[in-house]
Amino acid sequence: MTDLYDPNRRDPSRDEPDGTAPPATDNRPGKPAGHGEGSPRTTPPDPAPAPDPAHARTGADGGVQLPPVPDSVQSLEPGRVPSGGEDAERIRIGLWGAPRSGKTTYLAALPIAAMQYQRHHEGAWNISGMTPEANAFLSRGIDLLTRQRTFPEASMGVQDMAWSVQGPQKKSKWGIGGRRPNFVLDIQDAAGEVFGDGHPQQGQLVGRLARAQGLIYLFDPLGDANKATETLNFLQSTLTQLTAQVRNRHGLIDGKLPHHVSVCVAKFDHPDIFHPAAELGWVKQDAEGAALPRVPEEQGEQYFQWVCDDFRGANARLVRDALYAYFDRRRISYYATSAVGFRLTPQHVFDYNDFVQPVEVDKKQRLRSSPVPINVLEPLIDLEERVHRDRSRDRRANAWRGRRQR
Ligand SMILES: Nc1nc2c(ncn2[C@@H]2O[C@H](COP(=O)(O)OP(=O)(O)OP(=O)(O)O)[C@@H](O)[C@H]2O)c(=O)[nH]1
Ligand SMILES: [Mg+2]
Repeated sequence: MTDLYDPNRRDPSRDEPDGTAPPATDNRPGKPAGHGEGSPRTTPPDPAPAPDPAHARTGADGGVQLPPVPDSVQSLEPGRVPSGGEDAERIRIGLWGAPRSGKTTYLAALPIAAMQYQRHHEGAWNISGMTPEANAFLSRGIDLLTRQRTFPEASMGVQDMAWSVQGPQKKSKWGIGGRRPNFVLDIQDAAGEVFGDGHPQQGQLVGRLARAQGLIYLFDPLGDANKATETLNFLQSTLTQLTAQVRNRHGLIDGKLPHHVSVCVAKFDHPDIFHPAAELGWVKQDAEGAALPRVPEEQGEQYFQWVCDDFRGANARLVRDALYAYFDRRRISYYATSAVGFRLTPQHVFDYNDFVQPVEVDKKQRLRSSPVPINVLEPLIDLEERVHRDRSRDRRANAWRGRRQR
């Protein structure tokens, strides 16, 4: 994977101790991989000691003999490139959305959503970084949202990450067998501006979306008419370039992009969208637990339609039209997503009279209660499932063709 110029990249050794600076990433081929989760740990290299003139001896040839340099890495076993496990598939998911649509907050909320999954479902999901940088991103996101209770800073440039993701055993359609999702997720966090026309990194970033099998598109339903126009421009610009790149490599299927797409209508917790949505009957509350409000899965598409047709106005309608024009509609699914969830009472229950989660304190937005993300992990799980299904079908088709040719 080629690396992009990141204007925010700094020498990590010079980062502030508060950990707010984004970690430098270098995923260029040829760079030795850091140790990922599950790979043998190695002791960090001791800096080679500077030759101490008092201990330097003079050799027979008159040259200076230095004391032997100790082997700097004392590993018990030779380190292996992190792979997520032998049976792990590699899945590329592109994360995409206009500036400030909530991409970084979504990524920061993913490990939290994974940890909370077992509250409402059987089994657990686990996400861990494949490199020290990817792990640092995960830990920083959790720390920001849960301890500091605040949002990430606006992103700069592009940061590539590889995460290892494992899920609970899924039952097959017939109730026997089934599989346990285990995949390496290649994903990137890019500043929204990079998706815009004329940005020097746009071509490379779109190249990554072109190689991805799935896309998560964050659609921000809030903001004024200018914001709506900006959202549409960024979408159009990315879609035109993406289509050109995929067409050049003969990857279009029936004239459409081949990707599976999860459209996440973001910031569902925000009163400006939540109040009208609840009043119009889009929202159902969980019968148990924290009584969280959600838009039922099967109504995701209609909810998106409502946001485009009635809530957001003409430009949003064009967003919908563009998505339908460029992607196969059967490959798109829709979610009402909130990365930070609703403010919950001390008893950990949703309260319609007091649910607003972010409040401004000292000119900074703060979360009032620990986040319980809504529809953050689900779009990812769903994409993986669909990509896995496609691959299994292709494998079966190839095997069938192979048998017929023999
Ligand atoms: N209410 C609410 N606001 C959110 C949520 N997620 C993001 N926001 C708001 O949106 C702002 C932008 O979020 P980011 O995650 O930085 O957005 P981004 O798409 O990564 O932005 P760029 O990196 O600048 O393109 C945050 O500062 C919050 O004000 C959410 O789940 N709920
Ligand atoms: Mg960002």
